[in-house]
Amino acid sequence: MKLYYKPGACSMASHIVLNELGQNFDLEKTDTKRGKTESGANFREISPNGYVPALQTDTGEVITENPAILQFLGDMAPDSGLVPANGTLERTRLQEILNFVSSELHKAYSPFFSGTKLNASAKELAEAGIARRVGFIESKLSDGRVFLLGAQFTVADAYAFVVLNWSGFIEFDLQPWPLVQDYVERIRKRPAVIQSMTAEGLIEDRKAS
Ligand SMILES: N[C@@H](CCC(=O)N[C@@H](CS)C(=O)NCC(=O)O)C(=O)O
Repeated sequence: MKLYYKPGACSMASHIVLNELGQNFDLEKTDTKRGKTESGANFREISPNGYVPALQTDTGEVITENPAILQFLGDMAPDSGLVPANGTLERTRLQEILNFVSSELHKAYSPFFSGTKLNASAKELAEAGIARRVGFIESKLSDGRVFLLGAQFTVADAYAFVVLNWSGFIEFDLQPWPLVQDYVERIRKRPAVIQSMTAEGLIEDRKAS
């Protein structure tokens, strides 16, 4: 199995889940701007929309789109708790929150990564959009739940963590949402998260020093 990724991008959610599962997998860094992978392959021939993540299975199938890849990975280990069983209301709840993370939260951060510097009013508008979605997560966590669906860490938490972690890169202060801040810091400490962030060069490899 191979994950095509870009350091720190949304593909890190799948990377985290692969590490949560203790799966053997290959990683291939991708330059989405040039449409080339690290080994020189034409990335558009692998992933027609040209964006990460793309997961190549051992049978050569390529799966794209975060919610699809994350559920595919979780279903590989039904006992892991990373996804609730198919056909249950809990699974629908997972899909509900994955769609929220994908189409609302993730896309609210997108203006900051468009490659064009935002002017003051565009920045204000984009920040208001992020604030609304982060506020929704704060309200979810307000009943004392540890993760988005309750006590169990799921693939949706891996994805939400990766997106919320971009706040630091764009200097969006999460302080008004203390439950979200704690949630992000709780997930940051997971061994699979540390392993993935280290492999993607986002944090220093402690073993190397
Ligand atoms: N709908 C896609 C969006 C994926 C996406 O936005 N990927 C970004 C990184 S977070 C990307 O590769 N952008 C580079 C580009 O579009 O050229 C999904 O959920 O997988």
